[in-house]
Amino acid sequence: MTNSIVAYIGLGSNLSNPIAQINSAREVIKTSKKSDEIAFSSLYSSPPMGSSDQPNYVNAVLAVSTELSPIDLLRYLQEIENRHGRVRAERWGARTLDLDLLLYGQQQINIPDLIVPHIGISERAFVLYPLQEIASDLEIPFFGSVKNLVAKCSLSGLEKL
Ligand code: A4P
Ligand code: MG
Repeated sequence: MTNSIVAYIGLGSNLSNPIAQINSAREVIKTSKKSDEIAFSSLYSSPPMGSSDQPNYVNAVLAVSTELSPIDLLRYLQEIENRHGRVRAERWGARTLDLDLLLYGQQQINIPDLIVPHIGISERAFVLYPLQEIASDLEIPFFGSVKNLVAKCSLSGLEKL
């Protein structure tokens, strides 16, 4: 693709067969003409951040190259969430599929619907460890290197599946 940007997407699910949800989302993104897959991390299991009254999560991180603008990429990811039966109820509550736009090249974006790098990127084990697995030399705008962030982030129960 010409004019393409490398973007990182965080995938999370803790309902309705999470592993299948994550693999299905990956497949949709991979086969779409809107982006090309560069790398996909292992799947990880992690205890819920937020209300503990919900199942463990399966998380992964996907790197793509895309020509979509940041907001078009977000809308595209939300469309995929909706197609996977996502119902927006409680913040940080259980969900069939959550797709977060973690990084969009080296851009810093702060508009009403979109904050990039993603707010949680610097302190969430279920984001940082899979991210490091596929992009060990990555520099995250504002927050610094993924290596340093991982070194400061405890596993908090994260396990590779
Ligand atoms: N939004 C702003 N910036 C972004 C971005 N970079 N990527 C806005 C995606 N969305 C972004 O998101 C709420 C709003 O965030 C959207 O309207 C979008 O315009 P949402 O997906 O509707 O709601 P949410 O996911 O419930 O809220 P939030 O704050 O995004 O939650 P998180 O940060 O996604 O956390 N525990 C484990 N172990 N693993 C998980 O994956 N995930 C969550 C959700 C909670 N606990 C978890 C996990
Ligand atoms: Mg979200």
